[in-house]
Amino acid sequence: MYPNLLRKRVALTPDRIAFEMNGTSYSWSEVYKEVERIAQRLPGKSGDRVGFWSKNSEGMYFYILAALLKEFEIVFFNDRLTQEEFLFQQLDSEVVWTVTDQKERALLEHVFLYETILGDRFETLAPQDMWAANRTISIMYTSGTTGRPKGVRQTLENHMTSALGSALNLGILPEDKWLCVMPLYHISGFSMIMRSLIYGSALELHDRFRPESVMRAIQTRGITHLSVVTTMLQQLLEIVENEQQPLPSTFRVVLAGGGPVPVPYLEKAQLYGFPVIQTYGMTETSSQTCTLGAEDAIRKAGSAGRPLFFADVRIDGENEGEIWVRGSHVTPGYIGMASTQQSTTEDGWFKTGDIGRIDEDGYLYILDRRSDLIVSGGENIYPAEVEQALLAHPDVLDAGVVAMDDAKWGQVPVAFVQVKDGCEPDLKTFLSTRLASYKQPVHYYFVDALPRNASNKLVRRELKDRLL
Ligand code: S0N
Ligand code: AMP
Ligand code: MG
Ligand code: MG
Ligand code: MG
Repeated sequence: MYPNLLRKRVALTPDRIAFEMNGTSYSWSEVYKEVERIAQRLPGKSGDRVGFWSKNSEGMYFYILAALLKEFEIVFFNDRLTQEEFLFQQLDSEVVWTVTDQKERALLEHVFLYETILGDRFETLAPQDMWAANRTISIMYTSGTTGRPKGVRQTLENHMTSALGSALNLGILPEDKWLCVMPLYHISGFSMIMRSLIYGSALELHDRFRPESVMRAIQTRGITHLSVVTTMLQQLLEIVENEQQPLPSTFRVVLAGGGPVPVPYLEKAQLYGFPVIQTYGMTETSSQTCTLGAEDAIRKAGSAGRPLFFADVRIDGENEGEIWVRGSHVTPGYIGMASTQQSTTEDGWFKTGDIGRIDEDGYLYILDRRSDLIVSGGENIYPAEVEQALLAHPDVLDAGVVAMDDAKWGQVPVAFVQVKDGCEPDLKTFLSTRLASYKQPVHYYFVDALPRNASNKLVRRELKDRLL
């Protein structure tokens, strides 16, 4: 069992700053008051699954905490999903309602704007003092090798282990203030809400990533911690380089991860005193599994660090191989359709699909991506999902999708397509309603046939070689 995080937090540090957005800040007791007001009016009972399909906002923050207080299981939908993609995840997750910040979305069944879901109902709350460790706190969809996104269950124990492991690595100070520019619908963002509740540290939330706003917050508002993906780091370093202004010494940690973090960026960060450390984590591990210690940032540049206190990592192979992870931060499994799929766990180890090696001092290096995974600006794309969307077009006979290197996003998807003789389908328009825009191929190559091996499996390696 663990304490009711909200009630414990407000009891311990009612007057400390909890939350800040758009220039307004709230103490923990102010946060709790607003959360209570919302929770008293939210429909549903303990254990219900409810959805969030929204960009970061003040409303999103408070409704998330209210949903936690009501003991709902929160299902996070990526704000960039098309309606079609959302409908699949809505069905798969069995959410009773979803809140959104967009009017057009609220036309869908069981989808409501933040304000309208409250209505004029009122219910006296009876919050528990203790919460079960295995209670599902959140569910996040992650792309799957089969082409269908999978809902990952994240329990209270998962989040608690993750937050405590991070704190034991980075340390906690009373003046800590995390800046969240990551989407709350990803674990990179949501884990910051959990850390804030557990540590009692302040959280400044931005509705989206604007590099200039991030730099201003760092320079003027006492930010101590920040999380970024590589494309964000790249844009921030450009400003740091141009401005040549010293950074406040209280600015301690920039966690960089969610995809490869090229060493030249780490070196540039070092040069300008931008305190970046690489981390390796995923949705299935409720964020960080390994993180480099600040004292190792130079000596072990390029490494994602050592496993956090509660995490165990091994390599399935002699020297390099698949990264296996175990510990109380690892998901108990998937929900919905994916719950019946072949297990990704062996002897208690979660098989990540990523390839790495561990050096003689125990530091992890990520060498390669999960089988076919494409990571574009921190968003994951499985080729199978894009290929299936293409194959749904009546003129498409075969399709293969691979990653192409990209200066801004790291990687972007490109498609090789075999179409019926004489057809010239407009695939861009066709996919626009079917796939989030970051999943849509940036180039289409029309080919006579796709390379397939004897067992008819697509040889993506060969397609990749054609891009060179
Ligand atoms: C990089 C971001 C901010 C870019 O979004 P931006 O600039 O706001 O774009 P928009 O104005 O919304 O759209 C403009 C056009 O750009 C396209 N687009 C947007 N994003 C992408 C993208 N990623 N790839 C390709 N195209 C993109 C839009 O579609 C639009 O195009 P058009 O005009 O054609 O419609 C944004 O992408 C972003 O926020 N990325 C980060 C997402 C993220 O958080 N990923 C991490 C997920 N992984 C995890 O959570 C596990 C790891 C983890 O937890 C972690 C990671 C890092 C640090 C710490 C941790 C930790 O463990 O704590
Ligand atoms: P997600 O499923 O969105 O949580 O993304 C997790 C995936 O991002 C991991 O399985 C890796 O493939 C990739 N990833 C995360 N951190 C790193 C890192 N430091 N270096 C390389 N890839 C990473
Ligand atoms: Mg509706
Ligand atoms: Mg994923
Ligand atoms: Mg942009």
